[in-house]
Order: sequence, then structure tokens, then C-alpha cells
Amino acid sequence: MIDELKKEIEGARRSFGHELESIQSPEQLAALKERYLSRKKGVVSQFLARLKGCLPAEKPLAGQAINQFKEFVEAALSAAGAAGFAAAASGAWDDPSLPASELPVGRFHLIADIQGRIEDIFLQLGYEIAAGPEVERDEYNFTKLNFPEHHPARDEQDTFFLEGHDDLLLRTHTSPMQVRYMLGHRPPLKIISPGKAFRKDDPDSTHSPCFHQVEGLLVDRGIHFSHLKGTLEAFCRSFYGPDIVLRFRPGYFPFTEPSAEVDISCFLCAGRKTDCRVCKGTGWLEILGSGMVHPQVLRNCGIDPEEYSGFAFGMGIERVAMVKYGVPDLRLLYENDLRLLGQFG
Ligand code: 2NL
Repeated sequence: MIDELKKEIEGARRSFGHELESIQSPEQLAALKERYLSRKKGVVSQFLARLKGCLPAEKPLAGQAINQFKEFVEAALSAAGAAGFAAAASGAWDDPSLPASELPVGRFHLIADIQGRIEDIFLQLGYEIAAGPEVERDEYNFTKLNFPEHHPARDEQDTFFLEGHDDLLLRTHTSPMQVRYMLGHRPPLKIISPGKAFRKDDPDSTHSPCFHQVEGLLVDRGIHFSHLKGTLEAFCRSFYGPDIVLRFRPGYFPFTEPSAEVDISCFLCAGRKTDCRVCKGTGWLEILGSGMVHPQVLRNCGIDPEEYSGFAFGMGIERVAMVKYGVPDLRLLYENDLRLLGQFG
């Protein structure tokens, strides 16, 4: 009994193969499917009906053979359907009633998207965008920015220097572009400098040897700390939400004096949830570094600090992606897994 059944299944498998090869249209494909898989009279169903006549000991093997045949038919039909879809697209199966194939729609990478949003806000505030080279002179990256000669950031361990060029490096922040701008323009200056920066960090969930920043610089007569506070408040309320409150803590950068680290109140819980996933219950998010441009930096860049003063600030775009869009590990941003684009932002 079972040997007979198996032979018949083999025969059906061959006939199915021949019939599939001769398919010319989606209608014929649908009819073939009906012939083999229809619940009532399909070939597979007829085999299954024969199980009743098998000996109890033969039933499991017979059932298995029928199931394997059914899976083979299903897989072959579905592959043929997909191939037919391609054939239809190329005109071989010219069936205008088929649904159009889905076109993948692109979008900006999260980093470019965030950078663009930040740029838009500062453009509205009247800033110009000053982007510049990623390979920089030591002088613009460190010296003019008031880094002492033996500052640890200048170490080979921390900075990518260009082989054979002591004076060239991959910029460690976007500030050198602002130095260039000061050297080339008279105040008033009002710019942001977005772009890539590079540091010899071992990659982990919060570090990458190449990362992105937006820095800002404003220089004019009579600029003081309140201008810095008002500007950053306007930016943060536009970017994070209208109810955001800022907290300024004393900080240190060689190129600003005084310097301030800026926290924003948590945009998710506003400090009201002890188990908040965004601020971890602290109520605050560290988001910006800032300060009044050091008089020595102005002088180094050809601007008289007796006549002019200014403020500057900087933020890391990856950090923004992590806090605002909930990206848990910065390496996700560089793995080119397209699912990232749909998942965040
Ligand atoms: C941070 C802090 C900062 C600046 C960047 C700057 C540029 C010039 C002169 C003075 Cl040309 N300052 N930039 C100032 C303070 C902080 O960045 O945490 N960045 C991610």
C-alpha cells in the first residue's frame, strides 16, 4: 500500500514539474495551484484521503511523504509566482492588472537628518553655515585655540596625525573651521560649523573614531553671557520642545572662559519620573558645551578682544541621536543596516 502511494506521489511530482514549466500567465499559475492544492479535489487532498486505507503502522510514513510533496508544490508555486512577477515587470507576462512592484523610498541617514534640523534652526536665527576641511593644520586645530603645547589632546594616542606631515591632522573638532572664518572675516560673525571630527577612541556604545559635531560662534561688540544663554535656550526649545529648561554648570575648555556645560530638562518626563528611560531619573540631560570665546583665541585670530567679545558652543550629533531618538548604541549608526532608517527619528 505505502509503496504504491509513494510511487504515485513521485508520478504526481513529475507531472507537476512538467505542468509548471509550461505556465504562461498568472491565470494558468492560479489554475495549477487549484489543481494541486485545492482542499476539496486537489491532488494533495486526494492523497490525504487515502491515508484512511493505510495500516496504522504505515500511516506516519505515508503522511510524511504526502506532506513533503505538499511543501514541494507550495514552494515551487510561490517561487514561480515571484518569477512571474519579474516576468510581468519585464513585459513577458503583460498583465496590467497586477499590482505595481513596490519602489523603495530613500531617506536621509539619521546623522544627516539631525544635522539638517540643527542647521535649519540656526539659519532661522540668522547664522551662516561654514563647513570646511577634515584634514587640518595643527595650528588651527590646537594652537590658535589656546591649547598649550603639551596638552594631552595633542598626543599621538588621541589624535590622527598624517604620516610624514607633523603639521597636518584629522581635525578633532569642527572649531578649526571657525578659526579659519575669524581669520578671513571681520566681526560681526555669526556661524555654525557642522561636520565630521576624528579622535583615536576605541569604538564602544558611546564612542567612535569618526563622529559628527555642530559648533557655533558669534562675535560682535558687547556680546556677553546672557546672549549665549538666550541663544541656546531658543535653540533647545525649538529642537527639543517649548517647555525645555536649561541648566548651566561650570566647565572647562581651553578656548572659552568662562565655560559652561549645558543640561536640558528631560523632554520625556521633565524630572517627574524616577525610572525615566531617557534621563534615568536625574531629570537632566547633558547635551552641550559652551562658553565665552577666550580673549587669547580672539587675538590669535586677528580680532581685538578689547573691542569685540563672543560666545561659542558645540554639540555631538551622535549624542543627540542617542538622547532624542533613543539610539541605544552609536555603532548602529555606522553599520549600514537600512532598518535603522525606519526605526529611529
Ligand atoms: C562640546 C563642547 C565647544 C566651542 C566648542 C569654540 C570654537 C571657537 C572658539 C571657542 Cl573657534 N569655542 N567652540 C566652545 C565651547 C564648547 O564644544 O562638548 N562639543 C561636543
